[in-house]
Amino acid sequence: SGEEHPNTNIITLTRHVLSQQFQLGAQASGDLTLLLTAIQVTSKFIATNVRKARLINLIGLAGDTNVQGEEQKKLDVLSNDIMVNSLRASGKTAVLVSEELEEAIIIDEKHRGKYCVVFDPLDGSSNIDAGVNIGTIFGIYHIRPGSEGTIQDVLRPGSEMVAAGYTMYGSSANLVLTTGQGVNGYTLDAALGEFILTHPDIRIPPRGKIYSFNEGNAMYFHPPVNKYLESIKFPSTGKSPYSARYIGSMVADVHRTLLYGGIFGYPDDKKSKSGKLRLLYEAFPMAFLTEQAGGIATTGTKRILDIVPTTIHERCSVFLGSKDDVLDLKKFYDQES
Ligand code: AHM
Ligand code: MG
Repeated sequence: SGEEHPNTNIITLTRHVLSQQFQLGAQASGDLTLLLTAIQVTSKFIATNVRKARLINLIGLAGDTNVQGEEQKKLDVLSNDIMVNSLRASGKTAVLVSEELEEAIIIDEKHRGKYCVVFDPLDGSSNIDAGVNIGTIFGIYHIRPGSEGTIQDVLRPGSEMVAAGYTMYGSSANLVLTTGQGVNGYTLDAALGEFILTHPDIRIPPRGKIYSFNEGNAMYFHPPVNKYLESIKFPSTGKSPYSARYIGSMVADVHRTLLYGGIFGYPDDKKSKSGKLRLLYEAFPMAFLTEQAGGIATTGTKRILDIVPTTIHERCSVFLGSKDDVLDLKKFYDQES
């Protein structure tokens, strides 16, 4: 007929998560779905503010430094406030950990729920002024049985997270989520104000041809990392060398890695003894997504999701991506020991 009809059966994120929760049967109370609704709202709100940042003068410094001693951008502060307010008001949270706040927030009894959310409200902030993609990263734990919400509820291995994801603010806002049943990607339809399922069941290709490291740090890298990089830049005859892609925004670099394959790395090195990326709200959520998409996430010697955190802002070495690529890197670590 040639006539275009609108799709009358769009799958929104809420509909999709609800249907997944239904499949879990009686255990699912709908609370996680409601919590994810609150997170979606914050992502829409942050996306709107990122978009108009230039116009309303939000770019630049807020005049304060955060826990890691970095200067906070106005947009970081704003995004943090949006998330804390929304998550508390949802009534579904007990403990919140934000990259921007030194202490964990223990939610007051009146608003207290069963989930703990760890998040980096606006990651990749050094890219804001250049208009490069940035994102929000989050991980969700269920409080331990009998707990009323303490810091111990989030000092647990990443393998105990019940959901994790990120929203990337780019040419569109993309929310990528796992609730432990694979990985799905949703794109914000600005007119509808809804995240629509656009990337069902994301699977990382078993091997890629892209590497994503801040190679400017190579002089500090440990030998296994430099030997691995050498091996993909100067492969044995007949093979092509890998392409380099490094945005410097973890969300964007991981997003590309999930879709195209390859390896992303931010190793610990001679200068940064534990690396740069934060375990709770950067490494864990991305490792969870990577594994759920069929990839591997390791420190080089250890599965990231097995690490037991001792403090909320600790850092860890990160390599993640296509199975075969990460295994290749691991071989160089195995040779060391
Ligand atoms: P941030 O939380 O201060 O924004 O830092 C985290 C970011 C990640 O998004 C990215 O992977 C990494 O820092 C880039 O670091 P570098 O500039 O050292 O390459
Ligand atoms: Mg960050």
